[in-house]
Amino acid sequence: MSVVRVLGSRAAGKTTYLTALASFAKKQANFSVTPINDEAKKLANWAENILEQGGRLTPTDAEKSPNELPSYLFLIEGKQRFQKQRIDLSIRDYSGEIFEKMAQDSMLDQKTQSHINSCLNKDITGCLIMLTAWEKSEDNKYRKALDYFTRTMEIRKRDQNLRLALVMGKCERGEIWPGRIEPETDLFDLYLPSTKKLLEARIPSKNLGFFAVSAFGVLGKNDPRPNRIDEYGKEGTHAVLRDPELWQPYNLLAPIFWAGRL
Ligand SMILES: Nc1nc2c(ncn2[C@@H]2O[C@H](COP(=O)(O)OP(=O)(O)O)[C@@H](O)[C@H]2O)c(=O)[nH]1
Ligand SMILES: [Mg+2]
Repeated sequence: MSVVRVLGSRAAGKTTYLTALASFAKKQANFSVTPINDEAKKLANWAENILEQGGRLTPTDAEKSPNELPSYLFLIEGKQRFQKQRIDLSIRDYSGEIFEKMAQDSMLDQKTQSHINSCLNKDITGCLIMLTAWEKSEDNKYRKALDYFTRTMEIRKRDQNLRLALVMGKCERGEIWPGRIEPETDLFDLYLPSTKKLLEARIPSKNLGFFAVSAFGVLGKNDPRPNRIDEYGKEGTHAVLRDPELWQPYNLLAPIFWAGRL
């Protein structure tokens, strides 16, 4: 079983990513993603709601203890670069609050610390760190959070043997869509240099991966406009698919296959 954890800043798109993954099978001929447990099935059923009507899953509850958070079980099968692949995946996403707290200077409360520790248990294969912004101030924030996280990795003796996939989400956005092809240089070196430097200093390069994903994607091969519109509702803006018929999320599986490889 590959056990993967998803961390990242608030509203980075973590839950939407998992939702898109859960219902991905319907849209891709060469891959199947089968929800195994009830939690995963629920997520798959939510997909339409979230992607087409912009409903939001309630944000992951930071008050819950790690064991109370749902783990989604999926069987993913398919071909990647002409090779058959199969992954039994257990994946869980954490509240963005945890990531935000790691970026602050104050001491972490015990609950937050126990969440972080639970991402570093021996059975965890890899972590996806989902990020969304590219401003200088965010680079600082991300660096701080990951400074804390990688120091905890070291304390818990996972700094040499846990894969970290740095994932830039919402990559259908026009400013960064061209950078998706080589995210390491064209997104992370360019926009988040101090975050990247820190990680390179702490984590062996074989355990460090850089990815760009989008739960929404663009309208077509020859039409790079985002397949997304922002709707304004009671709870602020949220993104929904512009044309559900053309839904083609980008690169959802690559970070999972990489971080979950046994
Ligand atoms: N543009 C864009 N927006 C997205 C994408 N994925 C999620 N979002 C939006 O980002 C907001 C936060 O998403 P959510 O999954 O709840 O974030 P979480 O807090 O990290 O779990 C919502 O308004 C989503 O519609 C994406 O791939 N592209
Ligand atoms: Mg969430």
